[in-house]
Parts: sequence; structure tokens; C-alpha cells
Amino acid sequence: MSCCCNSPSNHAKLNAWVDEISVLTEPDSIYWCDGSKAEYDEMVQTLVQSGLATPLAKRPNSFLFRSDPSDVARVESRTYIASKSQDDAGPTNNWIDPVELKAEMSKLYKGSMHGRTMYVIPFSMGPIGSPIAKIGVEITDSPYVVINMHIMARVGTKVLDVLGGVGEFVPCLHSIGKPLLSCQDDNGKWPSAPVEKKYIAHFPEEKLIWSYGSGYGGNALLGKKCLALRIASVIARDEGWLAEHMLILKITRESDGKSKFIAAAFPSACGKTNLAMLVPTIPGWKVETVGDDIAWMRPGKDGKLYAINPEAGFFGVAPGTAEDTNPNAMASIKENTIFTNVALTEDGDIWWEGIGYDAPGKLIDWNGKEWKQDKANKDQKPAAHGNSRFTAPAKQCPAIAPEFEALGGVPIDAILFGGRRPSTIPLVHQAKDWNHGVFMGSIVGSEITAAALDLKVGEVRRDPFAMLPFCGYHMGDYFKHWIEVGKNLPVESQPKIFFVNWFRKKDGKFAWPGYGDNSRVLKWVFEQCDGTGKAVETPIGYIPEIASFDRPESVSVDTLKEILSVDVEGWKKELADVKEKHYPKFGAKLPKELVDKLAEIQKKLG
Ligand code: OXD
Ligand code: MN
Repeated sequence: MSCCCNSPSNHAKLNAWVDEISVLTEPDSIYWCDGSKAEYDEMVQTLVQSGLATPLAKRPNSFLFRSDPSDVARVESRTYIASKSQDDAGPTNNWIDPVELKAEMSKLYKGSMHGRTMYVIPFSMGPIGSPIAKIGVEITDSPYVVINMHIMARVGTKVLDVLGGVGEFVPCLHSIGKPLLSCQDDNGKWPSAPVEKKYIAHFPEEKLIWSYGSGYGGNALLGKKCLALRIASVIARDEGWLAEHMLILKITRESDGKSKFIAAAFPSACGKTNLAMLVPTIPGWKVETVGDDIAWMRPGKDGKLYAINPEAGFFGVAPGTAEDTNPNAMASIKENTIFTNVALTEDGDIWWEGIGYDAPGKLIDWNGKEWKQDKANKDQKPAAHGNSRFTAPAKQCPAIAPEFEALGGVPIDAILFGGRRPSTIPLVHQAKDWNHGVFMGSIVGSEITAAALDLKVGEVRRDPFAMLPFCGYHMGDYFKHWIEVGKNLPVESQPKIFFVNWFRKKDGKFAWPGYGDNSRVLKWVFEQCDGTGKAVETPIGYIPEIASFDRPESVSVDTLKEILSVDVEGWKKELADVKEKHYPKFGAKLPKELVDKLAEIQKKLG
């Protein structure tokens, strides 16, 4: 092996890349991750000793981290699609010329791992050996990243075995951007670089990821948003499949054991994890989880779309997660979990806003300061950061589906799109055909409820397919790709497509209870896929028949009628907004099929 990087791999290209990066970043040592429990435990212990991790007495093998206050979320303003041509990145991505960006970032990487270990993490997105899975190798100088990757992906020697000597992998380079001078350590503080030095860069032509300056979440765990969405969306376009920001769930009618698989896309903060782990309020139905964030869907030989969840864990938002909103998530985080930026109780447990009970006694907040709940003080700063997270193995979820590791994926029967829409969009409606479904995906968005940036209250912030921050190429081409994928599936095998809205308001209050009651909508979706559903045809698509819809007691018939009707005036405004403000952004790349669909619905509305 012609390698100075003590590699256990005989993959020449991989070894050459690791050599090249070690010469550039100048780490003290190189460590190849084997993915073992012993490795995880050892690394966590080092993190505890250095003061970065706090063991949680109340949760076996679980640890709390507090990040730097400037490094708490994905930084979209510093996230780039560096394609050769700006037009390939499209109007919704930040673009920089790849040559310029590489020159700039190479300067930052020069010596950036001084005083640190460079970890090499071979990982598989998707069950190892699945024909739908892809391999990546992340180089990082952050042990926090290593332990999170242990949970979020399949990592280690077994991946190198599958990769062999010539297999394909996506190189993912990550440095926190905080070299240490001799005899220096992090002093118990989260290392990262200032925001103007952070870069989350994607080179789609090379299928390459470079991330610098942030140690947090989607900026640093490069298998997730960077590989499984931005780079995978480009690979999927080239190979004829779909890499999507979607949960995958299995719904079963217990009376006859029949199941359907549903994939669903929602913008952030619309309850995706809750839907993926839903506990039905209607008897005789069961929901199981395949994934809560990402779906890779490939046409199978039988003409159906087969999906895997490329991840192995949940990187969930903590605040708002409670026994009554998501008992399965709460059960998933009982042990073996990493918590980041939540509050710490005196007896060694975690706490966050919306956990379902008051803060017990004095806490240490996410900034490391003492905090006592003061309900009278409406301006009290939260104890847990709004984007604080848990990282938990998916297998710990009591509702995990037996098909979670199915190598060939699960056959998708239905696709849902949704957003937060207090008005206009009904509780659920179904597309009349595939292109109508693509139209629905293209107009997804959430209504602004408090004035934000340049948008006014009531305006819709569009997030097509919930992929706005995650599509690695021009969104117009992405819409076209969806149309093409549909064309290649026999109509009878295509998943049926639905638009849902749990967030309709009436007199200022939510008109629909949501959470477990969303199973009533899933039941109708199931029946529509099964050919037994009762629906009425309207200009915007099929809507459930009121009389046979499984209405919860808390919703009156009148309210149900209201949220399951077509608000003609509202829809006319909606379509005008799409036509005048949203679609023009995509210029000549906007597929004609979508323009036609818009005109067709407008015409039907009169
Ligand atoms: C996530 C997101 O972190 O969508 O999953 O922002
Ligand atoms: Mn997400």
C-alpha cells in the first residue's frame, strides 16, 4: 500500500485523498474509524474529560453538549452550490465559481487541523449492501462529529469492505477551523470558526463536499443534508431516481393486515418527526416509522417507486417533543443519545420548552448559565435553544418498521406534500395525476405569521418540495426531473400524490387537532390508494366525502366542511401568486407541464 496515512483500506483513490488532505490540514495524527462500540465509548470519554460532554445520570450512555452560541444551526447564507455554471445552481442557491471557492477554502484548510486528530469515517447512507445505498467518507477533526456519525449513518470497517479497492465514494471534507497551537487545548469550549469564515460547499460535478468552520448538525454531519440531499439530488437526476426531504411511514389496517407506505415532504417546523412516529387515535390502525427526514426513491423492476431511509438515526429538534405529542420520540431518547444545546437538570437529566412538564428546580441553560423557570416573565429567555437537538439511534424507536433495513426499500403508495397554511389549502386534497402532484410539490410553502425579513404577514414563503435549501441544482430542472420520473413509471404503479394541511385556522385557532388525529387523513389516503376511498372531484383535485370521513369528536361537521371545501377566491389568489411571483423565478427552466397545470386549474375555478 503506497500510503503514509496508516490506512486499513486498499482503495488507492481513497488513500491518496486522505494523504492529500493530511498534507493540507497538518493534523497531529490520523485515525481511521472502525465504527465499533469501543471506539464510540473511548471517544465519548475523551470528550467528557475535555469538558465538552456532560454525562447524564438519568439516561444511560447519554451525553449533553453545549455548542458555541454562534454555531447553533445550519447556515444557509454560507452554504454554496459551486457548479461550473451559475445557471446550473439556479436562482434558489448561493453560487460561487468552484475554482475561486476552492482557492479560498484551501487557504483556510491549510494547517487547520494543527494540534488535532484527523478522523477518517467511512460511512454508508442506507443499509450496508443495499443497491440504493451510497458510500461516503468524511474526514473531520471533530470527535463530536464522529460520535454523531456513528448514530446517524452506518460507519466503519464494514463500509470499507463493501467499498473494496475501486468502489465509488463521495469525499466529504470537514474541519471545525480551529487549529491548536502547541500545548493549547479547547479549554472545555466548543471549537468553531466565526461565521464569515464558515463555508458549507458542494461541488456537484465532482460529487465533492467541503465544509469549514462549523461543528454543528447539518453543517458538519456531512452524510445528512450535504450528501443525502444536495449531492444525492444531483446523482439522482443523472441516474433517474429521487433524493427527497421526506419522511417514510408505514400504515397498517389491522383488520386485514394490509399496509401502505407513505413518503411525505414538509418544510422545517411542520411536525415531520411527529408524523413519522404518529400514534393513531383511530382504533384498528397502526403507524410505523421507516424514516423521519430523508427518502431515496428508485423505480423498481415492477414499475413501483422503492424507498429507503438513508439515515440510521434521528437528529430531531428537541423543544416541543413531549410524551403527549410524540411518545415514540421520547422512548427513542431514553438512552444512548447525544443531546446538544438542551438544558440540564440538577439530577442529571435534560429539559426543554414544551417537554410537557415544568422545569424541575434550578437548571443549567444551553449557555451553561443557571436558569430558573419564571412563568410570570414572558420575556424569559428559553433554557434550551430553539434548534437544540437529540441524536438517537432509529432502532430505539418503539415504532420502527421491520422494513427499516430492507435492502431493496419499501414500495411507495402515496406521497404527501404539506406546509403551514392557516387559510385556503384544505385539510387534504389529492392530485388528479402525476403532473398535478408535481405542481402541488412545486407550490409548497408556509404562510408568514409574524413579519419576517422582507415578507409580510399573510404572504407565503414558498419551499418547493421542502427542498429549497437542499436541492443541489436548478429547481426548474428539478421540477422537470420529477415529471420525467413520473413518465417512466406505469400510471397504475405511480404513487398517488396528496397535499395536506394540518394548520388551517378558524377564528384564530387551529381548526384541526393534528398529531394522532392526522391518522384520519392517513386512513383516507390509504383507502384512496386501495380504491375503496370516497372522494368528490373539485377543480383543485379530489377531496374526501364529508359523510364518510372519520371525523374526530373535537371537530364539528361545519368545521370539517369548511376545511374540506374549495375556497374559490382563496385559490384564485393562490394561483395568481404562484403565476406572478413564484414561477417567474425559474425563468425558461420552468417546465411547460407546470404552466399548463396552473392554467388548467385556473380555468376550472372560473
Ligand atoms: C433538518 C432541517 O434539520 O430540515 O432536518 O432543517
Ligand atoms: Mn430536515
